[in-house]
Amino acid sequence: MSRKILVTGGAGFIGSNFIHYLAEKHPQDEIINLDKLTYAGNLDNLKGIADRPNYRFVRGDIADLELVDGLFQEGLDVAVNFAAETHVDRSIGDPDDFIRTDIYGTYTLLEAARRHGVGCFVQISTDEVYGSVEEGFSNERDPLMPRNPYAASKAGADRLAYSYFATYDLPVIITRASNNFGPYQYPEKVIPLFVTNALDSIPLPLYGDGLNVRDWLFVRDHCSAIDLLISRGEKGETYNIGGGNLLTNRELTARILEFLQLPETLIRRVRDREGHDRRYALDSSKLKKLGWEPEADFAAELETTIAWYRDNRWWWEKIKSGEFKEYYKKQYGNR
Ligand code: NAD
Ligand code: TDX
Repeated sequence: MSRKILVTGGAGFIGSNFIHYLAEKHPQDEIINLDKLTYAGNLDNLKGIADRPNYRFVRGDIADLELVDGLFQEGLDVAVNFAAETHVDRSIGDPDDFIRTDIYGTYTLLEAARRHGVGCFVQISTDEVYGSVEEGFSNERDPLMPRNPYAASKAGADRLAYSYFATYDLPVIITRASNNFGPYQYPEKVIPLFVTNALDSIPLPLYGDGLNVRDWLFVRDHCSAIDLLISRGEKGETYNIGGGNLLTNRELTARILEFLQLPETLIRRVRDREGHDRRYALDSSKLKKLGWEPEADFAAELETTIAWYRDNRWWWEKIKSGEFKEYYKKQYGNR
């Protein structure tokens, strides 16, 4: 059966991986990719997709109601909202776009969905909405305690999406994934930043004591979870998607350097992120009950990911010599 699927933010890291995943698993699906192409959006992420007859790219803003309304009016089976401002450090410097895109943009999509109907609306949320979890594992009923403007804007969108289920019976599913890694991740995020810096012998700016813990999820496993939830998830429910690979940033950095056979002297300890969440950890048993398991072997996929950046300089050199340069100077210049 062919479905008509709107993917927002499909030129970003996870959205583009999801489109590749759909093209492979469900080649008959019709995909509309709505993306504003902010600094993080990159059509290079969609090589091999653009020429598909059942793929359409629309450059535009999820907060543009007229545009979004027109897309939902076409009649959609599924909408998956990845579009967001996503980098915590940028949200600390300037939260404005986070409020506009992550909250208001989600509202706009939900409104258009309410007017025209949709088979399933997936709101991509994040583990950051739980805040810092010093011990144990967050489950979907835990309180939301977001601690930075990015996390707070995502928490707003997360609960707004739920309110459209509770109030208007819109068929919404909310997902909260842990830290993703894989190809096509903008090099402001820690893994691609550290790998590409290391490859160019630029120091790796490790925040604070480097003992903050993240739960790493291979992006393809995130995609398979979303795919499963579209067909088997219960509407109105929220699902954690955790990789189950908890690592301190120090351990992660050591693995990157070890794989590249580079010395730990490349690590530079720098001033900590403001309000830096100490630890995220997800209990994903609710999703696992539906039959999902992460397939990736963490050590192996971390290596394939590092190797991907090593072998695809064409992809990240362009980025690092553009907008990124100014950002890097501002962000790391006086740390
Ligand atoms: P990304 O920053 O790589 O991509 C975001 C995409 O959204 C870009 O293509 C950008 O151009 C687009 N976009 C931004 N504002 C827009 C707007 N107003 N209208 C239309 N498009 C717009 O982000 P990512 O890491 O791929 O994250 C995707 C989603 O997954 C986000 O909602 C994020 O909160 C969530 N998430 C990410 C992670 C992670 O580890 N990266 C973990 C959990 C959840
Ligand atoms: O230069 C750095 N040095 C450093 O030590 C950067 C960029 C990060 N870090 C640390 C901070 C975090 O403890 O690495 C860890 C990971 O940082 P990020 O890659 O910025 O990710 P994080 O802040 O954990 O948020 C990510 O996961 C949840 C995504 O960016 C979010 O979009 C997602 O919702």
